[in-house]
Amino acid sequence: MKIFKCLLLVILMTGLSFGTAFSAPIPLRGVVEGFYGTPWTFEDRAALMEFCRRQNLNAYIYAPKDDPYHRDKWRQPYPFEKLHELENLVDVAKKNNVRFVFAVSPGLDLKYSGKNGDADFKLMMKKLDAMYEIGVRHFALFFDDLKDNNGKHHEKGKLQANFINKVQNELRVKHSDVAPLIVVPTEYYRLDMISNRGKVTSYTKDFAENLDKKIIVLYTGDGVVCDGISDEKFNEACEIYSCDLGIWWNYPVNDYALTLDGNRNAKLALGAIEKLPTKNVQAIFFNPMGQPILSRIALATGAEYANSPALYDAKKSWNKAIDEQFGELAPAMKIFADHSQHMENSWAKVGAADAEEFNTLAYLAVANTRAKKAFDFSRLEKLIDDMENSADTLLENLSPEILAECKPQLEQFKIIAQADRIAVESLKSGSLDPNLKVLREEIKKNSVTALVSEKTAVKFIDDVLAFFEK
Ligand code: LOG
Repeated sequence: MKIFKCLLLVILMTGLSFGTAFSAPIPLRGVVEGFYGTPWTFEDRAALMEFCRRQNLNAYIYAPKDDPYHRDKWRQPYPFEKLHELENLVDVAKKNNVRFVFAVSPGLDLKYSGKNGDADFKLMMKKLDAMYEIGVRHFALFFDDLKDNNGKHHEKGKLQANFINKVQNELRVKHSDVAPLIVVPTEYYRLDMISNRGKVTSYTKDFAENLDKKIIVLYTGDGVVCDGISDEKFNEACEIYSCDLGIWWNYPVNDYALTLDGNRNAKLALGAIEKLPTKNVQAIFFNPMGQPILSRIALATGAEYANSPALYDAKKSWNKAIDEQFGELAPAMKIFADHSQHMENSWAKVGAADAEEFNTLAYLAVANTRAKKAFDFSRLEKLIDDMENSADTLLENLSPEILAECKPQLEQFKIIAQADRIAVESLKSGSLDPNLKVLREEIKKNSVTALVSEKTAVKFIDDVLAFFEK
């Protein structure tokens, strides 16, 4: 009996430790404020730090592309007030157990050798030392998005790696409490690291071979904004670097031009983080939207993923995030968010499809009408009523701060629902209601600032118009 009990205990304990190891959190997990466009405010960031603590995210990278002192004018020190603001932020981060990572993107014009090279190295150390003084202990150097392929030409990989190593050594010699650097190379997505002939490019080879192994390298997946990273693809990327990589994940970021006139932030990415590796990721940073509060839906799901990658359930986590963040308004928010999660353009694709049930029913409605078959429209009509009601509920009841992030999109959503209803009525009656065209024009006009459900609820309008104009 005793032996049996012991055996049971051993089995239980191995099971337990295996279980925890299996779902162990990603060691470094958080948010990279790394988007183009108006940077977040101090208040936005302070609120994020508290959010990170609640969600068990432990790091924030400060890297706003449009902070001139981060990139364009990286050599210049922060003016006093800016530095003071950052100092306060570092304090807030500390209070919330969040590592504050300060990043510089010097690649646009950094000099690597000769007198100018020495001068730039000194300026970089001065910049980082000033941040050390205000309490920063984590640093990052980013070399993404360099104009004219500045980063890729001959020997750049080796030069950048040596520069980074030198910064790392100098920091660690001076201060025993500085963490290993985090970097983003110029070739930061897997397909860019591979030449046409399927070999690793000379830039990436040089960069990877020369970089100090303690340094954490972030990459974005097979593409810049891509439809997930499987375990297999992640391993392939890690093989290039002969070590486990970290991930810079471009969701829910919405800075890439999504409208015809290049407007940023027009579509809200309100879906869940999904399709990421289940093991061996050593760091993950989610790049958020210009809209800080609404970014929290995806970020909360990202936190659940990062805390338990192998057990993560995107849909469950998404429902939980919206319930927690929107309380009574959660049902309405889910309907709106369901229509606003997929991000796609010529080079980017990420996020679950918008409103799948709607999409299937809308397709069947047109297909059956075309085939002169009977179709029960009632469920589709119910979904459309829900869309309009949820837009009204949210427009009336969301806080002013949240409305400031999504009013044009909610108004657009409402018009789309009205047009969808007219589309259904047209199909049912067999004749096109001319109001459908009027509303379609209005939706098009508004698309300059607000995109919602383009490939689902808007597509349905187009499909119905095409049906009658055949
Ligand atoms: C930038 C990033 C930007 C994102 C989405 C990385 C490493 N860099 O194409 O600042 O927010 O794409 O537009 C990027 O992703 N480059």
